[in-house]
Amino acid sequence: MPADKASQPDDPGAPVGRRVVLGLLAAGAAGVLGGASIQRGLAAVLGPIGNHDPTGLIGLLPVGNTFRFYSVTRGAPRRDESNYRLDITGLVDTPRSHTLPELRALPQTTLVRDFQCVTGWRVPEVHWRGVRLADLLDGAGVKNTATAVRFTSFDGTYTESLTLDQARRDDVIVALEMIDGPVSHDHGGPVRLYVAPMYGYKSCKWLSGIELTSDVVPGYWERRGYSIDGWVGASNGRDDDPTS
Ligand SMILES: Nc1nc2c(c(=O)[nH]1)N[C@H]1C(S)=C(S)[C@@H](COP(=O)(O)O)O[C@H]1N2
Ligand SMILES: [Mo]
Repeated sequence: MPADKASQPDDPGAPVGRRVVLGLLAAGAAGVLGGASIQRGLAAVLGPIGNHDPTGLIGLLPVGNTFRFYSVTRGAPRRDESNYRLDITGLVDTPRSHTLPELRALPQTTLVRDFQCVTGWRVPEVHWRGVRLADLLDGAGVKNTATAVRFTSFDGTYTESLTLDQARRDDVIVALEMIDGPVSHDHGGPVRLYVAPMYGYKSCKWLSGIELTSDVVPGYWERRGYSIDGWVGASNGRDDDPTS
């Protein structure tokens, strides 16, 4: 592994090329077919586990946490109380910029729900806690010309979208906690989106922007072929359990 990458694990990177992305998708499919042993082999081939591997694409997180680390960039810069902001902009009455303490002071919702990546891995009954997206939208006042929400990440590259109706669901939260404590940096902390009824690609990590738009603006993976409506079991043809 090049030393410069090893010593700068948090640098945001340029988006990876399409060839690598396709390789990753193939790797995900292999994981579905071949089970955990192939997933472990894959992680070994791709490099160090748990943080940022040389590709910046995939790893396995520590024992007891069966999430895989996914990032289309080489990670993101670290943000904390001192510099984190969540901006709510676009078609709103009052644009907002929330600090971490402000988000923590708002009413919190707990969800215990599965996390399902469209490539086939699933983490059952994950504890999530945070602010309902609907509450944040109400706080800014959504103009009646808005029909959709666009999410941006401080990794500088990833984006996601929801319709306004989807965004207002009770099971869509701006998560401050995940698993057993604050959302870790690798999982998209300090704040990530969690869209419980949809595939993992909807749950934008390192969330920094919520923009109200007049139409759906397809997100990073949606421009690369994933369904804009990412309902688990009802799209992308990879899963058949609509209840999870
Ligand atoms: N900023 C950002 N958010 C992202 C992604 C990403 O590459 N960058 N990957 C998505 C996908 S496809 C999945 S399955 C989950 C993975 O979350 P995890 O890395 O916490 O396991 O994050 C989603 N959110
Ligand atoms: Mo995913």
